[in-house]
Amino acid sequence: MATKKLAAKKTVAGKAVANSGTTTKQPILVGILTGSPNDLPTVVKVRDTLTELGIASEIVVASAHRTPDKVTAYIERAHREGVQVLIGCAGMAAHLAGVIAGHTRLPVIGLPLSGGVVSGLDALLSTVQMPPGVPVATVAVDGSKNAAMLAARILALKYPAINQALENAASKERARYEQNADDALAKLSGH
Ligand code: C2R
Repeated sequence: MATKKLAAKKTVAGKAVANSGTTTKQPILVGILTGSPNDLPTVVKVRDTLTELGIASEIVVASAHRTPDKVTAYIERAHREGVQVLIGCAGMAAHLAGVIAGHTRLPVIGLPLSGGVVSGLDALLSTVQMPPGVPVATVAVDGSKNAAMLAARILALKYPAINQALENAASKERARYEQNADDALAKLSGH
């Protein structure tokens, strides 16, 4: 069965450093695997944040439990095609990121997802409690944005354009935060 994937559009990084600002097809730098199509509303936010930073990514629905061969086939393809960071997203008994980390030397980020009877605590512990030597850099439950930002920070070590995109995003975020603080304080004092 063909691997279902959603490629991000309008990306400008990667080789992209050279043709920043274009919509030319760029190499995929981040592979985002998720355990179920039901995870996609949360997982798509990872891709959206990467796209905002000009980083090409793709989403693949594959499960270490349900479709283990598809997971390993994707990792092999990712190695061949030069993907540089992998993100494993899963809820409940979330073994996906750990299994990915067992099959690659690429950095692996784990995104535990909420749902189930304990609201993501199960997924958090399953993702973060890896045996020594097989690291998964685990972000918060449903922490889609930070999963993307961490991938970007890893890539920024190699790609100056991504480093710049992160700098720009941080200044924008600071300005937004300061404006919100000013607005809230003004409201409090009745101005
Ligand atoms: P369904 O909604 O498809 O029943 O899946 C998925 O990520 C999802 O959050 C329920 C939950 O099971 C998770 N799942 C895993 C893995 N594969 C699917 N934890 C895995 O390989 O770790």
